[in-house]
Amino acid sequence: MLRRAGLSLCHFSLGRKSSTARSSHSSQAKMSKPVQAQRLEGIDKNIWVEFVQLAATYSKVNLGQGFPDFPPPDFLKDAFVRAVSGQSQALHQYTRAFGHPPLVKVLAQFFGKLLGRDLDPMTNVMVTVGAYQALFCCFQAFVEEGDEVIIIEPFFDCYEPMVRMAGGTPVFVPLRLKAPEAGRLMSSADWGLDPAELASKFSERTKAIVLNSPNNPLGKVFGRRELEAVARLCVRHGALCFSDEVYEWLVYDGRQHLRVASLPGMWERTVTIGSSGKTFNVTGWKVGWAVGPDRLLRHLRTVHQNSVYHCATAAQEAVAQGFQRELELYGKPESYFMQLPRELQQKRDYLVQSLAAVGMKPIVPEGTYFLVADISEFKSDVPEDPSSDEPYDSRFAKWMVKNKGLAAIPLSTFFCNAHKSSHSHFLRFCFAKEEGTLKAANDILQAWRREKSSP
Ligand code: IK2
Repeated sequence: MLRRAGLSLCHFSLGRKSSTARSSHSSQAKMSKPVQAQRLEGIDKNIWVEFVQLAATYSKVNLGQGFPDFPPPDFLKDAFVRAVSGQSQALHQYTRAFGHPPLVKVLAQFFGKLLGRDLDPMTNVMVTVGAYQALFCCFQAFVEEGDEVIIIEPFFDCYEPMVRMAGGTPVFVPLRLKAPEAGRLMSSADWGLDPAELASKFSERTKAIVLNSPNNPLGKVFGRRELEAVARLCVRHGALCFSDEVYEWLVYDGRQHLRVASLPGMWERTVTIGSSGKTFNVTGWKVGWAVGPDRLLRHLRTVHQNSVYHCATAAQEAVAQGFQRELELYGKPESYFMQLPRELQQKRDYLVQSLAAVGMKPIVPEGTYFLVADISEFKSDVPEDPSSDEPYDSRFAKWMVKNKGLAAIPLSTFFCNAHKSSHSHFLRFCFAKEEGTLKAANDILQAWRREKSSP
């Protein structure tokens, strides 16, 4: 496009020699300047753009991107309908930039209760366009050139480009797999931080660590000892903690989600991030939040007011009503936050059985609605290709959706470039799906297995 614009400029100025030379020289100089800002270099690819398109084109059963295919709770849908069809014209217009007052008030009450401290709705809570924007605000507000940000691998993929876009350097520390005893299925609890390795990543350049518990993609729920180790290091090195807790309600087998901000010395240095998309199964509404001390949140507000400024009012109103209900039912069996994990645990167990039965070894997740499975036994379907730069699991996932109609996400997505190839024989499946969808996935897997075992 630019080249064409440049050519037509040269053509137009034929016959005016000196000015032609000047203008063609300057247009070449202009063309040789990169168009995009340097901070975008190397972060132009996005797995979701590619795999969502592949799933839309080829999948019969989509267990790829993390969203439920069942409806959100009626009380939330009804609240949204009331918000858009009621008498109040105000709900169709802008609301307070940093969060619709009813929503920040109820979030302050709710999280105040969970964290055991009084929260000021106006200064300790900010509403964002999904958890994604809360993360973006954190990196933009606190990270600058020369700063390092520790990211625990595997990680939700946007952390790395967001750190880089802010000018920081990501420093990766892996969750390491302890082989389970023979005969037992792998569990996300088998993946852990090595305390010495974690400590070795902190230095005077460390600005922050990103914590994600329950973790996407493994489903690991960090235990108290691990969180205390992170907290001690943050306090010792004066580092911040961005705690992405979007799957906070999705924990199974009686496990407890612990909030790092509740540990000694951590409230002052932690921004806790949540998402109504994951909390109430409304990923399309894109209502998220950040909770933390004013000394940190005031800087998030600066980024927010100079970028998106405001989030959709009616969706915030409905989420506020959803939280109001949950506040009243807190700890009771009717609470949606109690019901949802019970339903999801059954779905998890179904998919675990289904994958294990065909030889895709599942890693049983303690939380989230994702399940990672080992595809090594299926390698004969998609031979290794030493000449390809693409991680094996990515080639496998593409082959699977095109040939079997089943969409999943390659685990290498959740590793930095240097470590992708060492984790490229796993796929991530989303099990927040209707029974019929999971059954259809099971049928595909069983038919595939039968095909493989027939001579
Ligand atoms: N943080 C984590 C850990 C997330 O998983 C997500 C949403 N991810 O869903 C896509 C997928 O993994 O398939 C977010 C943040 C973003 O949340 P929100 O949708 O509220 O912006």
